[in-house]
Amino acid sequence: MTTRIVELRQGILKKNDELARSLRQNFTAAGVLVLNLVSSPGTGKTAFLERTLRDLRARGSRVAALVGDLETDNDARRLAASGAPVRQINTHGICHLDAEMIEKHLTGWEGVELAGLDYLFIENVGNLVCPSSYDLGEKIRVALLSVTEGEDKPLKYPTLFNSADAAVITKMDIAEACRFDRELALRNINEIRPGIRIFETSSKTGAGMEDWLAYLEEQRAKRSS
Ligand SMILES: Nc1nc2c(ncn2[C@@H]2O[C@H](COP(=O)(O)OP(=O)(O)OP(=O)(O)O)[C@@H](O)[C@H]2O)c(=O)[nH]1
Ligand SMILES: [Mg+2]
Repeated sequence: MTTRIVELRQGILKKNDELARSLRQNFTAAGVLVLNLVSSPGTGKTAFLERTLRDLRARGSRVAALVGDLETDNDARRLAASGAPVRQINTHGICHLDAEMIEKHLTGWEGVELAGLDYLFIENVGNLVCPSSYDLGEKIRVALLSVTEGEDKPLKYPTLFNSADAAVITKMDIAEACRFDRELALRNINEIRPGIRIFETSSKTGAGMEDWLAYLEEQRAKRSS
């Protein structure tokens, strides 16, 4: 029985990886930089994306976002206030997005052509475990950790941090009140993913956003050079 479950799971992941590979090829051909944002529920993914979308648009970039949640379109409505095209994906009980959901929601997205975008952001379902195993065809996986979650999370949930290309520490405006141990958090992230780019941000004050936006522009420039 256990063997069959493992085989079934491997089969699902293999199918996902194949589709993700073909999505990645399409994204590259269209010249759009795709990022997948992953964290616990409530880390501040939507708040961080609200600012990112608004700031990038103000700089003249063409951006769009897909956002995953089990239920509600709350996050899509928040993100759409930036003026960017946004599409909500409701997974109805599934704890992560997969490549098939991405493909399905890119199809027939009125007014959105991949080739007409500079950046596509995907906010994953709030979960530190399941999304780590599902490639969505993204170029950059971003792991977020807030100052309220505990500095040990990268050590306890290594799969996400290990597979991430960048890490974002959120809610730095309340770090002091939470007695957040910055050095320890940085050390723990680096232990799991040595040398990873880490951004320390606050979506309330805008701290750290300049560095983050510069990173995004640098990554895009890399793609087109
Ligand atoms: N102080 C402070 N609060 C923040 C910050 N970013 C987000 N929050 C608050 O944290 C809560 C959760 O933020 P969201 O942006 O909804 O978090 P999320 O990761 O998108 O949550 P899910 O989509 O449910 O996984 C909200 O009450 C936000 O106002 C921040 O930088 N500083
Ligand atoms: Mg959210």
